[in-house]
Amino acid sequence: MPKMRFMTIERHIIEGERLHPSATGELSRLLSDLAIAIKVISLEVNKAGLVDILGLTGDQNVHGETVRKLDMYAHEMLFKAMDHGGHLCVMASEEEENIIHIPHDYKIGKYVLLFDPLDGSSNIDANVSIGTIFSIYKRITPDGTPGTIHDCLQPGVEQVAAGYAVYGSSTMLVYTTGHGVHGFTLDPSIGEFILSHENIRIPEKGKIYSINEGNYLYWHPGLKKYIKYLQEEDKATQRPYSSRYIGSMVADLHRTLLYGGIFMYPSDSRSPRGKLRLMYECNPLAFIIEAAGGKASDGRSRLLEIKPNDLHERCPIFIGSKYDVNVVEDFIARADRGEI
Ligand code: P6P
Repeated sequence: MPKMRFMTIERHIIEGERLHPSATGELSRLLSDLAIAIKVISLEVNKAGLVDILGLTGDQNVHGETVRKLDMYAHEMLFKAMDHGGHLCVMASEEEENIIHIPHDYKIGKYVLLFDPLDGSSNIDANVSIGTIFSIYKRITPDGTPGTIHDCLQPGVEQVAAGYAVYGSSTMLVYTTGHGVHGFTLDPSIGEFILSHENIRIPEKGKIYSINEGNYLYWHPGLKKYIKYLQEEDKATQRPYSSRYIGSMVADLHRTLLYGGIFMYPSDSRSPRGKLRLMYECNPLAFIIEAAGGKASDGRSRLLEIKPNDLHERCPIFIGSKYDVNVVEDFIARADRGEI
């Protein structure tokens, strides 16, 4: 087992500049600022049981979903940490209907940040792992001007960086700039993210599937047949698979990244575009999984090539080991053709 270098995330980000000849250091500083914000959010998440910030604010977010105090705390922490760094021209958050402009007295940068400040928040009171997800693009409108919705609504394949934090038994930060996927574990004794998972590669094939089977009745017929296929016995393809579903996307995705297999949140007859959000949930996690050698699909085509129309649009997602995503796509395609 190679001895793991004592590498902080800040040093790793700066060293990563070598991979980008045109690097100016601006993206590095952006990512470092994000890491600081995530450390502070982790502090609050980990003591939520002690401090009265559990439970509901009584408010609702832009989607009519009841907002928990930690959601808003995480949203405000990210905004305050990122609005004055001079790296961004615009931001967008799950908690805000519209794009978030950079305050007029701050320098405008060339990057765009979209984020889900606290995904899985319905699990907060049950102490289930939750997470923060972020997605970074380069702006496409002229430098120096305020960013616009057009800077935000780019296909996921245009991302320059993406990452997530998972607040679990430990806090981990996983990110990629397209050159490998790297995981850092927060050492609370020194307040630093230390490299713990260098160049993560997702297994080519897994034996775990992750989906909310309570929605079985409403699924596409091809998906129904796929799940039954996974439950049959066949040693050659390691079936039956195990079923694991945490109900917190970042936690389910993190397990899939490390162990392999497939996570699915499909569309169904009640939700024609599924539940999860394209711009700040599906795209960044798809960027990470592809950088780790996996695959991400909307069930029929590459998820990262979807052309977004709305900041908060939803998207069906089938993501994980390449072999497993290919098999579910085949079941859906054969059902579409009436073959099964
Ligand atoms: P369901 C959490 O509320 C979330 O947004 C994701 O983190 C998670 O994957 C999904 O919803 C769970 O949804 O319908 O299975 O409860």
